[in-house]
Amino acid sequence: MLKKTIFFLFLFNTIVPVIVYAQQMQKKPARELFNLDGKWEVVVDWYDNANPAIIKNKLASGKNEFLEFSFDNSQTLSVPGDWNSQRPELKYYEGTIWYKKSFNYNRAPNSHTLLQFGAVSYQCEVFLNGEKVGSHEGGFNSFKIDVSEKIKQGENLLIVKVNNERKENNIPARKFDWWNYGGITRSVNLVQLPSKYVDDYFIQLKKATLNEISGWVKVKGGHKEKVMLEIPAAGIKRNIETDSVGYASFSFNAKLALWSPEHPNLYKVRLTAGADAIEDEIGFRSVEVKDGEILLNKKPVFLRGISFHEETAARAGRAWSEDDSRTLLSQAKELGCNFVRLAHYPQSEQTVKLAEKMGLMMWEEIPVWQGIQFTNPEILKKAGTMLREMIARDKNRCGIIIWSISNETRPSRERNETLAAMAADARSQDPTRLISSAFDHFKQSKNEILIDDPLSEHLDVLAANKYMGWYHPWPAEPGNVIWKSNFNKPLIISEFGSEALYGNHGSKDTASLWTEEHQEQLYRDNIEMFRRIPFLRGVCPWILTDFRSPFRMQAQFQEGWNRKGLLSDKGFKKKAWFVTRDYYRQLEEEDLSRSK
Ligand code: GCB
Repeated sequence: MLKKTIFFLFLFNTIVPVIVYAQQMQKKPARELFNLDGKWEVVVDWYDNANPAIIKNKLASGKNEFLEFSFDNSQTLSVPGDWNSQRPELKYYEGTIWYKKSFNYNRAPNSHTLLQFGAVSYQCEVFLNGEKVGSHEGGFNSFKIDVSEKIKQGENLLIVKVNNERKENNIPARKFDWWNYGGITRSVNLVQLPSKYVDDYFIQLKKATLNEISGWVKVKGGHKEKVMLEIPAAGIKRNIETDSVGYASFSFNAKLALWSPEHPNLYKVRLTAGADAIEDEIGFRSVEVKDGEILLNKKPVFLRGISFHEETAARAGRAWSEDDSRTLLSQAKELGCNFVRLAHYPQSEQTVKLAEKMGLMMWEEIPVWQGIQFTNPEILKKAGTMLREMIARDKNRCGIIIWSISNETRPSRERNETLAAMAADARSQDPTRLISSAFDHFKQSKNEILIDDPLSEHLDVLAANKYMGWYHPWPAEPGNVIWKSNFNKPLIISEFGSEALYGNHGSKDTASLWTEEHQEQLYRDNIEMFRRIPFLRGVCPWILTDFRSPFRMQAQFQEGWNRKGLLSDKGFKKKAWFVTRDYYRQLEEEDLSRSK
């Protein structure tokens, strides 16, 4: 009997609370999501000539009226999705397309509604029920518009004008080495929230600690609000009170199973404020740079990386689905990577979330890519906004260890000052991660390559895009090339590589033959050089898969594809893939035996 009682007491004290807790965690979300993906009606506005009445979806009336631009009987495009790959005549289209979606909405009393776009490429204006509610520039960041005042109970009309013309004062500017996909390329959602809601939060380990959670929360529409922060699996339940504008910071000790590529532990985290509750999965890890090492959870780590664009072999366009993300990340894992460079722009939120679940560290960057006019204040403002938007979206993703602020920009006073200010701003937005920027300007004399870019002072990790044996002839035997740096900071080779057409075999000595053997040899040579760079802490070949690019119009081998992929445009492995995999296996073994 006593045994039975003890058993029931045990049951009541342990399992029952766990069940109650689990039920609390699973209760119906306070937020309602209405997904607007699917077919949208479109009007292709080749010469930007549409009648302004298009935003009201005006229909012709009477006997004499007719409309040349209207959604009446119009064609459709899928959202999410680029337009270039959906209709043959839009393959190279750069201009305006009007999108229309009608939907029924059930609006709860006293609720707020946010309209969220995952990404629209490149810029857009948004009209709800005939009135402009917002606009956005930049093809890769998510944005939200508060439409509480304009959304109606019942039938609503949403129209989005999207334009993807390349311009000198865009970011990226007029020329870039990837396809200029246009359209509503990621999901669109409406989120219904209570009148007071958790607007944003930042929950990570405090820099250089392994057991101190620190962060902040913002409650919209509230002042002196009570917020509950729960991390059940870590036994955490804390009450936090905001100040008069709804903001509170916090910091407390916690015993946590840390996130790492080998153990990608994530915790369910719940924030509750009044009627609102939001759940996330958050991992905890520390990343810092010390004595030339990159330290993950206080231990030196070598980044075995790969870069990819948001394109897969299976989809003839910009990747957007969960399957697409999984394909890219699984290919990186198969290569032996513990790190990916999301080139050259913030990729979808689902890619970032999946990467950290799969144990991949990430470098995320904004498309400040070559040719940016650093003398133009308008452009600099845009770059600053893009950086903030990127950090705002992914600041709680522990897999991201590096924010990169630019790629291959030429040193000049204006560029140095701007990027230094952006690095400082990134640090103020997020003091926990490392800041980098990919360089392609070095001092070279005979067989010596010197890193002397003055921006280095402002970065945590230095990154070099260096195409030895492809764009730059070898100044000496690969084993005799010497890298030096004016800065005691870790270096990542953030790009190297060469082009090869899959299945094209022959000489390993002649670049213009585009052979797999030439690419294979170039990888071997570069790896030999890497082994002799004393401050090298990561390698990131360019690139996982061949990708579409109007830069690459060589008729015989390229045909509109950048052929630097380790995988072909159909996903087949080139010889250099195996060289890289073997190199990464060796590095992993060396890492393992060091940590024993
Ligand atoms: C680079 C760029 C990258 C290009 C690559 C290439 O340096 O950063 O965007 O695609 O070279 O293939 O030339």
